[in-house]
Amino acid sequence: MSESVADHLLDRLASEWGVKRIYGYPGDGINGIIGAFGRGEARPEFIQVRHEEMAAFMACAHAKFTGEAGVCLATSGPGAIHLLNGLYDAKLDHQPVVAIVGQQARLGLGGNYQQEVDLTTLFKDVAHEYVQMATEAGQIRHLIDRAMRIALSERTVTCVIVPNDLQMEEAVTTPPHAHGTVHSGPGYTPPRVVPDEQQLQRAAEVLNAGERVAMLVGAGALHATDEVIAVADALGAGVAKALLGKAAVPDDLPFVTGSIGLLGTRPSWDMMQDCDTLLMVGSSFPYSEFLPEEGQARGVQVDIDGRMLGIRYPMEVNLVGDSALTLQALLPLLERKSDRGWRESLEGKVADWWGVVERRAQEPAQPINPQLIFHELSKRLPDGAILTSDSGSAANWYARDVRLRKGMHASLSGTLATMGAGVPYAIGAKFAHPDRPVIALVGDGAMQMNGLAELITIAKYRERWSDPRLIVLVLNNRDLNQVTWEQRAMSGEPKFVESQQLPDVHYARWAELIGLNGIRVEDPDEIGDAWDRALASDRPTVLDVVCDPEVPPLPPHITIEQARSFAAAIRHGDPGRRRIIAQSIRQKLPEILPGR
Ligand SMILES: Cc1ncc(C[n+]2csc(CCOP(=O)(O)OP(=O)(O)O)c2C)c(N)n1
Ligand SMILES: [Mg+2]
Repeated sequence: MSESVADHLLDRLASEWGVKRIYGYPGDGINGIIGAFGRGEARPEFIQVRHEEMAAFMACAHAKFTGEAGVCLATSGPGAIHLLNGLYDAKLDHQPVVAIVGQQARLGLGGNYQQEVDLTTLFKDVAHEYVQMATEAGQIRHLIDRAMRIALSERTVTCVIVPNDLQMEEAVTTPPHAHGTVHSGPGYTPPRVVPDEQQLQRAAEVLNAGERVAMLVGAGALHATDEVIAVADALGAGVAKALLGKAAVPDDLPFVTGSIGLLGTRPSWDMMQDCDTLLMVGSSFPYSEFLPEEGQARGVQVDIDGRMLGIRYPMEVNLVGDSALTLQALLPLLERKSDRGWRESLEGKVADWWGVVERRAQEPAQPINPQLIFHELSKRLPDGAILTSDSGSAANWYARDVRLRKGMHASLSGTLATMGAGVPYAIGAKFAHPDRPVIALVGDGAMQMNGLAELITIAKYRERWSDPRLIVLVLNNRDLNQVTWEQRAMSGEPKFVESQQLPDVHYARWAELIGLNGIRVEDPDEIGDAWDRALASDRPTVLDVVCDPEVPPLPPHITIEQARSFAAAIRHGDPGRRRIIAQSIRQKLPEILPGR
C-alpha cells in the first residue's frame, strides 16, 4: 500500500523530529491520522486522554520536564476547541507545543458544514507564530518541519490543521523541483546566546558596586543551578524564586529566601525591600509591588528573550542571553564581596522563616492543617521526585512549605494559572520519566474539574511506568478556597457559599474503584504514615486529605487595604468568621513569637 499523507505526517514527526508520543483524542476529523498510528515502524505512540485540554496540558508538561517539544492531536470542531486552554498554558509559560488538528473535507469548507469551525482564525492568537492549514499533500513536509522548528526556536505553540480527506490521500514526500514549491529539512539545535563583552562588563560594574544584592530567578534559570549558586556566592546575595523557578535552586541552601509574591516568603519580601541591587535571571515575575521600589535598586536582568527584558523593573543593564552561559561569562568579572554582613543577615532571616513555616504547620486545625500535609511530604520527598501543583491553595503551600532538593523537578501552570493542570502535568511527567516518582498536589475543585476523569488515564497506563509511584494529593477542603480567601482579602466579600462550597466526594474510594490505591486521612496524626504508605505503594495512589478551609493562605505581609477588606468580610457575616479569626491569629503568631 502506498504511503498516505497521514503516514507521512507521523513518520516525519517520529523519524525526523524524534517525537516519541502524541497525546490526543480521536474524532472523524482525524480518522486518517489515527489509522496511521498502527501502521509502519517509525510511529509515535498515541496516548489516549479523557479530554483534549488534558492532551495539551500533557504536551506542555512533556516540554517542561524534557525540554523537547510536546505534541497533541485533536479532531476538528469541538476537539480543537477543547485544546485551547492547555495550549494557552503552554504559550504563556513559553513552552514548545505543536497542535495537530483535523478539519472537515476540503470540498465542504465554507459550506457551513457540520463541525466546521474557522480553525485558522481560532488558533490565530494562541499559535500566532505559526498556524497553517494544509490543502495539498506536498505541504505536509514543510508544515511539520516549520511547526516543530518554530515551536522550539520561539518556545511557543504552533498548529497544523489537516482536512480529513487530505489525510487519506497519497503522500507527496518530495515536492516537484519547480517554481512555487518548498523544500524543507528537519532539525533544530538551540544557539549559544551570550551577551557581548562590553555589556557583561557594564553588568559586572553594577553588581560589583552593590552592597546588598538580591537575585530573583525564574523558569529561565532551571538549567543554571550551579551558575546561580556561584554568582550568588560571589555577590554575597540571597536568591528568591518566582513560582516557575522553584526548582532552579534547592531550598536547603541557607541563602535561598524561597518563593516571592503573594505565595511567597517573608525573607524574600524583606530582601527586596532592603536591597540596593537587583539581578533578575530568567523571570517575568509579574507583581511589581514585591520588587524594589523604582529608584531603590540598580538593576541587571538576563533573559533569553529580548522581549521580556525591562518590563517589570527599569533595569540599568538588560542582557539577552542564556542564563547558564551568561552567568558563566559574568562570573570572572565579579569581585567576591568581602563584607558578608548582608548575606549573613539574610541567612538568619531564612533560618527563622523555616522555623515559622514549621510552627505554622503544627498549629491545630479542623481536622487537618493543610500546611502539615506539605510539611510531612517535604521531609519524605524521594530523590529525583517530580512535583506538579494545581492552581488553588495548594500553590501557596507548594511555594512556601515544600523544600526541594537538587535533582528534583517541579512545575505548575505559572502564567495562565489555570485550574486543572496538576493531574495531567503529572501524567506527562510520568510518561517522560517513568522511572521517577511523581507527586501532584491538587485541590478538590481542580479534582472535580479535571483530575477525577484523568485518574482513568493513570489507571489505563500505569503498568508501563517502571517506578509505580504517582501520588495525587487531594486537598479536600470542600471549598474553592483560594478564591474564597481572595474574595475576603481583596474585595471584602464574605464567603458566598453557593459559588464557593463544593460537594464532598470520597476521592480515595473513587481511586479504588478504578484499581488505584486510595488513602483517606481525617486525623493529623496519620498524615506522615499515609505519605509513607503512598510512597511505598506498588501502584498510583490518591491521597485524599480532609483539611481545614479556614487556615488562611497568608501573603508574606498584609497591606492595610487587605486588612480592611478582610475585616469587612468578617463584618458582613462570613459564615466561617469565628474560626477564621482564630486561625488567622494562630497562623500569624508563629511569626510574631519566634521560637514559641
Ligand atoms: C479554569 C479556571 N477556573 C477558575 C479559576 C479561578 N480559581 C483559581 S483557584 C480556584 C479555586 C480552586 O479550588 P480548589 O481546586 O478546590 O483548590 P483550593 O483553593 O480549595 O485548595 C479558582 C476557582 C482558575 N484559575 N482557572
Ligand atoms: Mg478546594
